[in-house]
Amino acid sequence: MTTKHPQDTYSPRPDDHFTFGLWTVGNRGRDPFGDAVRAAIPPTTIVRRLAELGAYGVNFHDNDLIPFDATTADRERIVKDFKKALADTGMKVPMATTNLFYDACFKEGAYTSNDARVRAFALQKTMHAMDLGIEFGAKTYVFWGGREGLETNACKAPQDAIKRFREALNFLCEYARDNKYDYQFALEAKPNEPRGDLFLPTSGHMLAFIYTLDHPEMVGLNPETAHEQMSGLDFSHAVGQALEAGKLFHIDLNGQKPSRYDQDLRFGSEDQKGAFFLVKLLEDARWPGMRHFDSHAYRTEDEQGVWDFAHYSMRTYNILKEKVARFTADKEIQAILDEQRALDRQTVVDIGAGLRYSPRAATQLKQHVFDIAALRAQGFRYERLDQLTTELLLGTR
Ligand code: DIG
Ligand code: MN
Ligand code: MN
Repeated sequence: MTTKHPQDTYSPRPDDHFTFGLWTVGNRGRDPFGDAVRAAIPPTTIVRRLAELGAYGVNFHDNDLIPFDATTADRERIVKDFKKALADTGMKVPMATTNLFYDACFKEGAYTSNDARVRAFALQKTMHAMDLGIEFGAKTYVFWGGREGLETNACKAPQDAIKRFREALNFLCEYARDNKYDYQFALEAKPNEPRGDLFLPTSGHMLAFIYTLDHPEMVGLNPETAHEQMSGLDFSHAVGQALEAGKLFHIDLNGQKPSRYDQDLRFGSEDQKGAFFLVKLLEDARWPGMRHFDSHAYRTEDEQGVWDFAHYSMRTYNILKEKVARFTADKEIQAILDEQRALDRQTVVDIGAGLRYSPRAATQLKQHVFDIAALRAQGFRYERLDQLTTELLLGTR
């Protein structure tokens, strides 16, 4: 049974720049305790159905499109058919990535494996996958080190894993430069799963790691909602730090219940307040990147449920975007924020604009007498601010 979605202000449109990985709507519902519940959906069908729903593009791991054991002839046919589906629909491929986690050969990692042959094969596979992404115009290349971890610390020192990961990325940055691929590399962190522990488990770890690379300017982040929340962290803070550092090159949006495995739930289906503040952060910053969903439908769903999942992922983003506009226009909310802005703009000590050091500034600051009692007495009205925000989200404002 096909769900009829009303056309309204929340209906997704291509210029909303919503994208999905082929593996998301193509997820067949397998889990560690159950077999697939849905048939595979061909990539060309995914392109056509997502286009009908108003998406802008699709992304892929190499093997989402070209099977691991495909022949050259297979590859040529698949690429030709996929290009036709993209041309017919106007759908784009903004991002590509490599599957370095599914095949058994990666069971001990890929770039960080103790087996030098696996490390070399992972580099070869990535170069071929980068070539494939370029064929479809991808501008962002994501690295999720799904198996870059361990179960026992006896097997390797963490420094060795970090060094190997750095060597691989430095090599691949040079490969991109040598071939004039204008890729931006986006590193994606995850704290655990499918290994016992993963190296570089949060966006913060990844950000520090980027500055140790030979070409840090080529490399940024692809933070994912569920992955930061699995560490008990606020996702919008990770995204805010990436933005502030000029390193938000891509984003994986989804939903997650606290302290659970990586659920990759529909965006906005959990923690609506967190989703609101994430959308607010991206929209206030006018971030131009793709709104990419790395998530999948519940295992309970048939194929129609998958397309419902895709539609609602985009619809919820647009609903929250409208809530952000209401927050900005809300006079009572803005009145409290105006009080904060006034507190922020006070001239405390006459040391010129911004906190720039000078011997005079240090002297002035050291001599200044603060009214500590007044500082202690200052109230911020955040209970009211948060209640007004909550009521806006609950629809009573
Ligand atoms: C998991 O969250 C990872 C893989 O799905 C993929 O490598 C990456 C792409 O966004 N996210
Ligand atoms: Mn995930
Ligand atoms: Mn992801």
